[in-house]
Amino acid sequence: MAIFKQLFDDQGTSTLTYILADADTRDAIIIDPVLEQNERDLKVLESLDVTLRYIVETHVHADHITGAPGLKAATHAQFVAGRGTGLSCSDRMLDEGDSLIFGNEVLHAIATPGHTNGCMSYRWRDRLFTGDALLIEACGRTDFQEGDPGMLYDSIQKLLGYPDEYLVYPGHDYAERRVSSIGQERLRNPYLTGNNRQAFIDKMQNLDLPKPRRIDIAVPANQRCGKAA
Ligand SMILES: N[C@@H](CCC(=O)N[C@@H](CS)C(=O)NCC(=O)O)C(=O)O
Ligand SMILES: [Fe+2]
Repeated sequence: MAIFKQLFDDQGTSTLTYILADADTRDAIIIDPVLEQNERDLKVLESLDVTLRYIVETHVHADHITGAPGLKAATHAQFVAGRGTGLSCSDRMLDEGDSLIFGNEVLHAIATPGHTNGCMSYRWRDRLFTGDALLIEACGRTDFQEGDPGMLYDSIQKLLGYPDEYLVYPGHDYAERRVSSIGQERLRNPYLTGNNRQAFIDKMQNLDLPKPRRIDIAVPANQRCGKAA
């Protein structure tokens, strides 16, 4: 038996945060918590009656500061990120193929660089937590933080190699969607359909998006695992 909870930050970042737990042992992990939602997350953990073991980041976020320090202080959970983030402040760095055990449950690390160098997706059972590598009918931008559209294309192809039935839980959604599947993204994702690698690169290089509002504060803070300077 397992516990699964999806939470949404409605305070401006549209971040999706996930809590996964083993229903027998009550060991839990949280993926991509947001600083301003510390109180909410602690309440949810308490109401689920679970013990937080790991705080897992999909990448060094540009749009929000991680909620890790507050959760760590309250629960003594460990901070975990992909090795490509270079976060020496983390308690544990995962490489491609590594797994994180919580109770009888396993989270598998899948390196999906491109939005940032250190982007890691995770698989738990038949669910993929894709961070900003693969969003619902979109994907993470590649115009800051070592973004590389060719690398992102290859990472997305890697994710699309999972079975069609596997569910896609992204790091954000800006249009009130909450879940997709590998099959649905292959059929409907407008960044991918009809685009070969070069066409995808051209599209990503011409998105012309405004810079995230909090990038100058968020990136340095997240490079310290959310700790104050
Ligand atoms: N309006 C948001 C923009 C956030 C943003 O740029 N998000 C990144 C993920 S960190 C992205 O890849 N967005 C894809 C998109 O907007 O299509 C802000 O200011 O924070
Ligand atoms: Fe991001």
